[in-house]
Amino acid sequence: MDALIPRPRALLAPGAVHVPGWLSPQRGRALVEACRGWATGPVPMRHTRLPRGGVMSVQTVCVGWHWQPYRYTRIATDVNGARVAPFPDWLADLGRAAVADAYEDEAAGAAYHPDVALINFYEGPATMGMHQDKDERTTDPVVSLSIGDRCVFRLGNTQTRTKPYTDVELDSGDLLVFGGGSRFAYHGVPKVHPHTADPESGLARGRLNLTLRVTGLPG
Ligand SMILES: O=C(O)CCC(=O)C(=O)O
Repeated sequence: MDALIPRPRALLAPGAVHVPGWLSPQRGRALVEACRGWATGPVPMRHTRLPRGGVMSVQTVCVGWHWQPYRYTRIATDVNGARVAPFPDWLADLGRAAVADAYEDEAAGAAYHPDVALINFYEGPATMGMHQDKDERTTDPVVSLSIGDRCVFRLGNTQTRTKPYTDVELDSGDLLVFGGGSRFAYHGVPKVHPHTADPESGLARGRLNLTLRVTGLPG
């Protein structure tokens, strides 16, 4: 067996920190289990329809707030009219720990109060085009957790969908936090490497990504 080479923590751009292997396999499996539950409802995981008629190749389920292009609501009027699942305290705690560890700043972690998670499942040829996360009313960082198949994550600039960008491989258990100067950077997932997931991750196939965010919305 090849020796495992530890991957170093890396500052990808101002405010964008990659922490490889941040989630323990046990915690990753617990997250997968929670996501399996949310995927069944009250608002089931689905391919989001875009206003111009396209359909996203990833499947998405939300917690806390329901995202539909390009706003957050509590009721999933575009899916089944159900109220979105509540955002659990343990997930907010996980987000705070992620920010504290990525920024090596306990105060930044303590000040982080995520109220929404977008959970994307990549299967087969699913990818995500370059976009900005800008439906939130705050500038708090986005916490991204990856489980399952390895992917190429593209972190771009705040001006255009095109170069300059940095490609980084996100593996199962990796944490990426993007805030500060990178909070509104275009980003996407141009490639997922199929069948690279370790069964220990809890996912037999595909890639799961959770992004935690602070909407700044009332109530
Ligand atoms: O899957 C990823 O790593 C990125 C997800 C993403 O960009 C998003 O949910 O806005």
